[in-house]
Amino acid sequence: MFDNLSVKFSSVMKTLSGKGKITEKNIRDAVEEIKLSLLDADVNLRVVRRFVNSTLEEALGEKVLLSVDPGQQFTKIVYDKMVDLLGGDNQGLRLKGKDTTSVILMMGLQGSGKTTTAAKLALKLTKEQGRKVMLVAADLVRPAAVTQLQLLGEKVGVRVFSIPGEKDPVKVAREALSTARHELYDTLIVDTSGRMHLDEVLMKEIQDIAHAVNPDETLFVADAMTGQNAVAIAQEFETKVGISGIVLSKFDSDTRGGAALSLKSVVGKPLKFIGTGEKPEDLEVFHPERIAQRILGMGDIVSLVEKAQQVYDEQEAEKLARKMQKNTFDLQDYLDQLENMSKMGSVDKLIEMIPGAKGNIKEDDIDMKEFEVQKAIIKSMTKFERANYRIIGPSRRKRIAKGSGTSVADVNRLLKNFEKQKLMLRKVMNNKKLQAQLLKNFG
Ligand SMILES: Nc1nc2c(ncn2[C@@H]2O[C@H](COP(=O)(O)OP(=O)(O)OP(=O)(O)O)[C@@H](O)[C@H]2O)c(=O)[nH]1
Ligand SMILES: [Mg+2]
Repeated sequence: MFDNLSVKFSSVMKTLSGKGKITEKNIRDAVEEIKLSLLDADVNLRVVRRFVNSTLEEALGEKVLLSVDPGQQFTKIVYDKMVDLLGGDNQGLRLKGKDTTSVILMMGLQGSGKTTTAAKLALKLTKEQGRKVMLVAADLVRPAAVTQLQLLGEKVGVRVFSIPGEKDPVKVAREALSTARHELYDTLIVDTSGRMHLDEVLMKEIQDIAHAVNPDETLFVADAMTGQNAVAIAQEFETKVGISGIVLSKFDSDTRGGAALSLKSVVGKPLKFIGTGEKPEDLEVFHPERIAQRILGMGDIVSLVEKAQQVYDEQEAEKLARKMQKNTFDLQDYLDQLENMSKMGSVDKLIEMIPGAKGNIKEDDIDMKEFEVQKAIIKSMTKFERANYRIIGPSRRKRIAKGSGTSVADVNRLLKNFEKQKLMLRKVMNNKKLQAQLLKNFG
């Protein structure tokens, strides 16, 4: 998502950056380019107009034209407007304390991703906040809906409440809530059937469900692929039922992204989460700043570091930092790093988060196979060799190559690379400024 937009924005920003002086015409041209890219990305016309006008107004002020680095100043303005457009600070879910039962109601069109998102949320709240969650199967329209939720519940280890044979979802929701209260569940997530905003009977039904459980959060799940349509429909749900937040599912899909950029502005309700895949873990908190950075080609370092943190446990990271400082980083540490790298996931998702990398690094440039070869080689070394790479002479290299199914040339290359890394590390560690920056990046 946002691929095209990001490429275009980056190129507009590039033409302005580095210029010692920019003229009013430069700014007008740049804003015109931005306008076209937004329209091209299927962003709502009214939203584009508002965005463009306010950007222009601010950018034409003296602050930009007379500043030392006008390009950078302009980028900052566009960035701030983009963050605003996407919704400012994300407040997260507003749930009550764990001593009572909070209710999250899912709603949206058919196939938008409600059931999947319900399970993803259940996993997130259980794992990250230690909440005791119960899922409720209140979609009684689609025949397989209850089974689908039960399977998902099993997968994420969360209990699913259902009443076999019951036809009335309002009753299921109400009973679920009283069971949850009785059995001290602190969170209830109610999955409902897909419905069209034009279907009066079903819209009445969701109103009744909402009335019965009095939700703390009413989440509208919108499919990113539906584009502008999603925006109009979200607004209908907001008027008829009331929503507290939006989840944009299928963010990983190859769409232009206009819906994401228009939703907050038009509906006036915050985007709270994005679905980034089909698996239960693929739900991310929506961070306007990070998405704006991604669109402007500034990369998304924070997400990258967070991802890395999820993989490294803190102790391990500390140990590694100490080793780097003392320069006792050895081949075993290198192997651990390679393993972590594989755990961090697909290379293209990572590239997207590195500033300036998009368009400059292609997935093919980073060779996962090479990692595998390197791992195999180190695994064929003895513990002693891993800790003392200098002792690995010709005969050991031959043995290691044989053991790992590689060639002596491969082993040579790995050792050379490793030596280079060690040298580089030493340089970094001797450079106070670089060190400070590294520490800052990793909190
Ligand atoms: N790639 C991707 N697929 C998703 C995402 N969220 C949901 N899906 C897929 O979209 C399809 C529909 O998801 P459901 O969760 O069943 O949608 P629903 O809104 O509950 O559908 P109904 O109950 O029939 O209205 C499934 O195949 C999901 O795997 C996402 O974030 N990314
Ligand atoms: Mg469903």
